[in-house]
Amino acid sequence: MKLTPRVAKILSWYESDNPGTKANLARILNAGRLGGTGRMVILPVDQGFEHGPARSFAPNPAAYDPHYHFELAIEAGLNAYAAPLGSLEAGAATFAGCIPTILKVNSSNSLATTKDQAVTGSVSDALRLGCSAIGFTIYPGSEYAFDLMEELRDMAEDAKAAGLAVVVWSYPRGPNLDKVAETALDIAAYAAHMAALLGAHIIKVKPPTEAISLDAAKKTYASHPVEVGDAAKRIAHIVQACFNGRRLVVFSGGESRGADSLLDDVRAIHAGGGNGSIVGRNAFQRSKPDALKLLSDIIDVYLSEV
Ligand code: FBP
Repeated sequence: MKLTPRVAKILSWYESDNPGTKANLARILNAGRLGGTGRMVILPVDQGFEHGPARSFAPNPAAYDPHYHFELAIEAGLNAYAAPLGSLEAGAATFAGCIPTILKVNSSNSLATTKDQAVTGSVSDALRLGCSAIGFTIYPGSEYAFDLMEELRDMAEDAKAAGLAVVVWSYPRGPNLDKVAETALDIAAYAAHMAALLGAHIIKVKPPTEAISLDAAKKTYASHPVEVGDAAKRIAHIVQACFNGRRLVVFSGGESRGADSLLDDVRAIHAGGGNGSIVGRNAFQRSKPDALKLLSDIIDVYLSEV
């Protein structure tokens, strides 16, 4: 397959990567209905770990079956499916080669008392399962942030040497961050930037709010304001923080909510130059026909003219 000019341009931004990693990034960028556009929609299903099985799957019991998520991602024409080891193993043979996969190699859970993640998969697992990338969560702001960053540093080095891409979920959390701070614009930009500095190929953050939270940053944002009331401008600021667009950045969907509200976010991501969405609960907690309709509407937004 010939690369589109857009995908070739994106790959040129990853100047140090070997052909294996570039081929895996291209696999993700070329898959599904958004293939070749530089935009992506990814299905992440690690909520069973993060929130527990019933909170995740009771709204749509078909989603207890790991095969369901592969099928949903494939039928919706998504770019990739991201999940922890056990879920990818459970569909590995049936779906080999059907859709790019991202092995989520660390996980937290709601029974834990610390803002930390356990390493639950390896680069060799990702290679064995035919994955295109590893996915790793860091919690900037947590007491364990430095440990998580050092674990990521080791795993990213191995993943890149093996020709895999690295996707970093960068979620600010910890004792100094209240709920407002976790998604404040300045802190979301800071978290995205640290993921870029840690060598992520694809960065995943939550859509930022209007808040500016870090006292040390308020003066700078006052003298160099971002139009915080405009959601697309907030996204554009996150893109700036991702090496001025030289690193791919996607935004999460959050808890299940109405399609209109989610599509408003998607329109802002598209207009602000973000690279796409990583939508879990809003997809798999709906019935399959409703999820396919919503994912199709999201993709249509990313296919539209900005
Ligand atoms: P959602 O679209 O369901 O929000 O999924 C994105 C995600 O990052 C998951 O990968 C992860 O399990 C979850 O969000 C974490 O959610 P929370 O912020 O509630 O811990």
